[in-house]
Amino acid sequence: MKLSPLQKARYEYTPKLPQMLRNGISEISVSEGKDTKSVADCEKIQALFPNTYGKKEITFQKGQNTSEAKKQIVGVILSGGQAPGGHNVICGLYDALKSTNPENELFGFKNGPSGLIDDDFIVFTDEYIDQYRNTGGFDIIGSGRTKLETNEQFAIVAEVCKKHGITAVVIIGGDDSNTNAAVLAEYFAAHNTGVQVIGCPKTIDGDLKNEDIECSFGFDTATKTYSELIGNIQRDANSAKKYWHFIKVMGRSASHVALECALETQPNICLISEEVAAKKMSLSQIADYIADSVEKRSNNGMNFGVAIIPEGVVEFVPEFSVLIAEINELLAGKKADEFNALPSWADKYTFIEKGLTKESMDVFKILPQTIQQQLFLDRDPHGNVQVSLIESEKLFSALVADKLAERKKNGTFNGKFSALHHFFGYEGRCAFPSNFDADYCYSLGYNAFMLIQYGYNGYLSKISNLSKPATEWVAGGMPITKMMNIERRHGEDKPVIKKALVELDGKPFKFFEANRDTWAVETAYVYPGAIQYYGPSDVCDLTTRTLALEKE
Ligand code: FBP
Repeated sequence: MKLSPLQKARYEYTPKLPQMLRNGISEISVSEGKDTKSVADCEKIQALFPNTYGKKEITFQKGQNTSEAKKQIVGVILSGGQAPGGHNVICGLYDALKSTNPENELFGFKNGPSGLIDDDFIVFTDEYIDQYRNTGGFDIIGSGRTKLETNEQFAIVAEVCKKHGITAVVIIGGDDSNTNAAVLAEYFAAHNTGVQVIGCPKTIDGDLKNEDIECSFGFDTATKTYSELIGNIQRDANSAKKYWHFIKVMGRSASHVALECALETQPNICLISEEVAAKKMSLSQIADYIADSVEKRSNNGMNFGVAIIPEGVVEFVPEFSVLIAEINELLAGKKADEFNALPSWADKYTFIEKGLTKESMDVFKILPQTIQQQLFLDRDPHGNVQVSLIESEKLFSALVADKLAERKKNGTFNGKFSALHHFFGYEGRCAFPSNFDADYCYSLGYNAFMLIQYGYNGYLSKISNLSKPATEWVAGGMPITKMMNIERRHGEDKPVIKKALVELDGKPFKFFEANRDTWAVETAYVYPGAIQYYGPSDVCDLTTRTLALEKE
């Protein structure tokens, strides 16, 4: 394999551990804190997790290691979308496991949770692991989105673990995967398998966080990568002075990524889906809001700008959600065949007009035709609209163009509006992890092994105090059940880890809110530049603005 100079250099990087994990395995002791209870629905969660509920929060500290000296065979999986630093979680886990006992073994189950079911794995060696240190991607073992959630699957996993003598499974994933980790942990405990389960908080979306988990890994690197690109585009916009750039950024439903990028780069516009929902904004109101910025800037001679659009925003627009629900209903079952058999788009349009309510038809009518067609043609296997495929950056620029055309007629807008579109998502998910993510992930993995070694089950590896230098980070673990509540999912009450949306009364949003009107009119762009891996700490070890503001 040909290596880039940076890849070679990153192999040599030594990730920073929290002080309490730095003294060598023999000097890591455990301190148990208080019993825990779930954030809501305590009785229901306790009833569902009789063996793993209410356990104590724990912190590691310097002291005599008193853990049991048994041979450990650990299985690890990567679950869901890629996030920078996943390789380092595995490296940290491997290093802790081997330093504790060279006879210990680490199995990497391939391609996500399905690897555990299919018994498809590799056994890690120094040589293999060393090729992945401090690198981005999940290609070390691959990832997948199969959900591990049924008793039949758990029974197969238990058999696989028994066959290989596996003592613990580490699940590196987001809120759903860690919810399933908690259910698996309960299953193992209830069936006296003796196998432990530990989770690690991953997702670039940043929506797995709560009072215990300060941030999920990958968010730091992904947002820095997008912010670099947005900053570059802003500089181009400010140089050429002729385009408005509409930039969609990943993040599925929560807007943490968009908000962080806005805090980093100070664009003219950034939509926050959670605010759109709270204010029940319509597509037309959003378009007017953006058009106001275009108009004001144009009046000041600036026919250029940058707008950040969070990936999931359309689902937060109430009238759009109703439209989607009606379309799903309109094409349910056999009706889809009838629709598909219609020869032309004009025939299809008549069918749609007859089937939608007047309110939804009013929304449908204002959409650009490409989006209208997308809603009806690109369906998921259940026949539902694939909201994630909607090109919302194009949708909003088209709606803004319509608004400006109206304003031109009324004589209120005399400028130019020329839009370009971008979508940043996959560009950031496998970037070389920033020093923060490289350190955080290695610590999460190392710490996960300490939790295993001390016999904990159903815990999330927890590294906190993250806005401080790594030496001051605190390592420990929290029962996953503490983060759970009951939510309605697919028509059923389910115990789940609460997804963290952007809090409109939180400090990061408040800061944005206090400044955005200025940014909308002035050119207050910030150019963060590329992630720096070597150089002064205040350039290389920066955390996100979100984390810094939250911990202020
Ligand atoms: P996870 O929640 O699994 O970390 O994935 C997040 C994400 O990157 C979203 O931002 C995005 O909407 C989605 O994955 C894309 O998924 P896919 O990789 O399947 O295209």
